[in-house]
Amino acid sequence: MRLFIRLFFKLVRLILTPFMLLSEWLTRPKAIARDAAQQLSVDENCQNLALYQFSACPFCIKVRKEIARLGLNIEKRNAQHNQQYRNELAEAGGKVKVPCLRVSQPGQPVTWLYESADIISYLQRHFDNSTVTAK
Ligand SMILES: N[C@@H](CCC(=O)N[C@@H](CS)C(=O)NCC(=O)O)C(=O)O
Repeated sequence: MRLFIRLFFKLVRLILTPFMLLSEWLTRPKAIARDAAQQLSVDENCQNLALYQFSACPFCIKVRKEIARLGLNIEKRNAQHNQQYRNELAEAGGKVKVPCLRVSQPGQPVTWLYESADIISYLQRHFDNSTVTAK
């Protein structure tokens, strides 16, 4: 019975995934404009960040759309299919829950930020201004 339920949800996910990804693509916001120097500085700051995510997770989609709107080049790590990323999330982050933003500022301990709303607010605080660099 448990196997049947698991297969059922797997099938539902399989059917829904392309629609969710298509919808994400169709509704992806346009990136805010920055000049080349500002974007370079933002890109440098984004090298300290990595988003652990699943491709068809609605909370991850919400975060990815905000990343697109803010024009951020943040590495995305698929913790659903990549066992190494999944282990990192479980062992270093503390739980396999996505989205999770790994923040590794030079000279500071690595932090793992869970909760889509908190991740979005972190990104907005640091990057939602075409003239600022990360604080
Ligand atoms: N409140 C969380 C919900 C995140 C969530 O439920 N993510 C699901 C995937 S869509 C997950 O990681 N599930 C695995 C688990 O809870 O163990 C957020 O907004 O980020």
